[in-house]
Amino acid sequence: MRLRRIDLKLVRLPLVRPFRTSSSVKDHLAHIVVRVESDDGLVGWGECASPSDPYYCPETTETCWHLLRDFLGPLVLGREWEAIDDLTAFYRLVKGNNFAKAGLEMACCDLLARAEGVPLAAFLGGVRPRIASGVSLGIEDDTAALLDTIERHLSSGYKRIKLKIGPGRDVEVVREVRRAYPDILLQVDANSAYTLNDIDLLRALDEFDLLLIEQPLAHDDIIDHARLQAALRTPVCLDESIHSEADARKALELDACRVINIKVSRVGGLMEARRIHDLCFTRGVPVWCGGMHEFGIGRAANVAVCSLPGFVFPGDVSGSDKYYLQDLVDPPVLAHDGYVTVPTGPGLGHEPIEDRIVSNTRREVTLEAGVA
Ligand code: OSB
Ligand code: MG
Repeated sequence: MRLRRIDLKLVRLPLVRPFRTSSSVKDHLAHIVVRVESDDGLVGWGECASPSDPYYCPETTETCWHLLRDFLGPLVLGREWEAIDDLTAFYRLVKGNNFAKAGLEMACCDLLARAEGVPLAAFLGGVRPRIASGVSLGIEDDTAALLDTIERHLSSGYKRIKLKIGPGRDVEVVREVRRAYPDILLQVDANSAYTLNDIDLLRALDEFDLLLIEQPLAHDDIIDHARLQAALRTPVCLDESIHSEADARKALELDACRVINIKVSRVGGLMEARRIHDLCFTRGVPVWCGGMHEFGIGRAANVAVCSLPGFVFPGDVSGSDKYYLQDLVDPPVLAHDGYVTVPTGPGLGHEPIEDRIVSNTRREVTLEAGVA
């Protein structure tokens, strides 16, 4: 395989409602859609779902654009490769920048899966025909409004609720949600809003029988998380701290977490996501698939990842209608009664709608092999 052309498109879509975490509020999102084309005219699609600001991780949309246009694209264009690991080897000197890498790698996985005529899920080794879907709910100041939102998602069939928490909106909010819904699968995500000084507060969550508490401490820590895990009954789940299979291995060796949130973007692509899955699967550690409010392209890739056998908890892979009025792919990625069907067509199994991509594109650049 050889790539002759890469198109980067900055696509902006409005959100159905604003999303708030412990660090930001958003009412629209812009992601980089990556289209790759091979010498023989085959096409693959990927999505770089970086936040626009550096509050979740150090990358931003603009750093991804820079890396893709000035480094990753030029490093892979026109070079011969067979497997995805050969392709990623071309940019192995590029440190970090995993969201940027993931967008390009996803497009190449889609390309290769289409070339082989297999669904992306099968290409990765997926086994499930459908995946259980959970929702991630932003922080709301008003608990009654939050309970309404939860009710709406449970009645449409979603299998698990994740609540964003932060100082001032934590133990008492969870207490009220648990009182209203004693039996649901419930978990919380702090996005690094606490420190070890908050151990007593975090221990107070133990009484609510949560599936897990996600990333309570610093985004780059695993040592303090190990100290925290030793003090909690609730399993700690790492999100921000895990960028690779090596990080996952170290976190598990330290008992810094007992569950891992695997995000394709954060770990630099589908192959690394699978490696982390395989490590955890071998060790009997449950994993689940996190999201970055993906448009349909990245969302379809998440669905494929969730079909791997070790993804035992429902993921943050809801229907795209939770976030967007219109998806970028046909058919749209949707949940029915809390399940998303794993598509059986080649590659992502959802066709990007080129007109819709064009009409929402704010900026684009084309890179071609042999053109400086
Ligand atoms: O921490 O999981 C997170 C979105 C942006 C940044 C960080 C996170 C999230 C989500 C979104 O929780 C989940 C989704 O895509 O539905
Ligand atoms: Mg998280």
